[in-house]
Amino acid sequence: MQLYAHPFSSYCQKVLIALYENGIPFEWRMLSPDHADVLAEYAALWPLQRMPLLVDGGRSVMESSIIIEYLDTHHRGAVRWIPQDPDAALEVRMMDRFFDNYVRTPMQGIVLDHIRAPAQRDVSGVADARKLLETSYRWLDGALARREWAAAGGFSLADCAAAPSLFYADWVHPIDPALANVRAYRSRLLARPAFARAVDEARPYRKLFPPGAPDRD
Ligand SMILES: N[C@@H](CCC(=O)N[C@@H](CS)C(=O)NCC(=O)O)C(=O)O
Repeated sequence: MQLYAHPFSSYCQKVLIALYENGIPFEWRMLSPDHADVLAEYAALWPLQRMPLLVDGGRSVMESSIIIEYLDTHHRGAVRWIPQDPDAALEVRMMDRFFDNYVRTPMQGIVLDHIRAPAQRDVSGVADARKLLETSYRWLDGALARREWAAAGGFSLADCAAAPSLFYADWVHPIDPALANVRAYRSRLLARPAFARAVDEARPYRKLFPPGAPDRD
C-alpha cells in the first residue's frame, strides 16, 4: 500500500495512528514541494487533492474515516476501528464526525486565517470558530466523564480522529484548565505510542505552523 500524505497534516495523522497501531506496512508517498513527481501522481489519482490518499493494489481510497474503515475490512489488526455491534458502531462514527466537524474544522479555520493577507482576514469567521471550539470542548468534557476513550467500547476510529484534532486545537485555542476531562484525554492520546510516533515524525515541520507553534506538545 502507498499512503500519499504529509507528517504534519492532522487528517494524515488520523490515518497514521490506525496504521501504526496495527503495525500495517505501507510506503510513504511524501506530499511536499520537494517531490514534484509524487505531487503529480497524487493530483492525477485524486483531483480534489485532499490528503491522505491510500492506494492499495491500484485501488484508491480517499477520506480519512473511509480509509480507516477500509483498513478495518481489508487489513484487519489487533485493534478494531469500528465495533461489531451496530449501536456501538454508530457511537464511534458519531464521535468521529464530532471531532472532524466540530473540533478539526474550526481549528483549521483559525489556522488558515493566518495564511491570508491581513486585508483578507475573516474576523467574524475566526470568532465563530473559537465559539464553536468552546462549545465543543464543554460538551466533550461531559461526554468523557468516567470514560477513557471517545466511545464506550475502547480505542477506536473516534480516537484516531480525536488525537490530532485536539492536539492542534489546543495550540490555537487552549482548552480551559477547568475542563479536566478533555485535558486528561488529550494527554492520554499523546501517551498512546502510535500517536506519539506521529507527533514525533511531525516535529521537524512545526516551523510551518502558520500561527506559530507553541514550545510544547
Ligand atoms: N475530509 C477529508 C479532509 C482532508 C483534508 O482536508 N486534508 C487537508 C490536510 S489536513 C488537505 O489536504 N488540505 C489541502 C488543501 O486544502 O488544499 C478527510 O477526512 O480526509
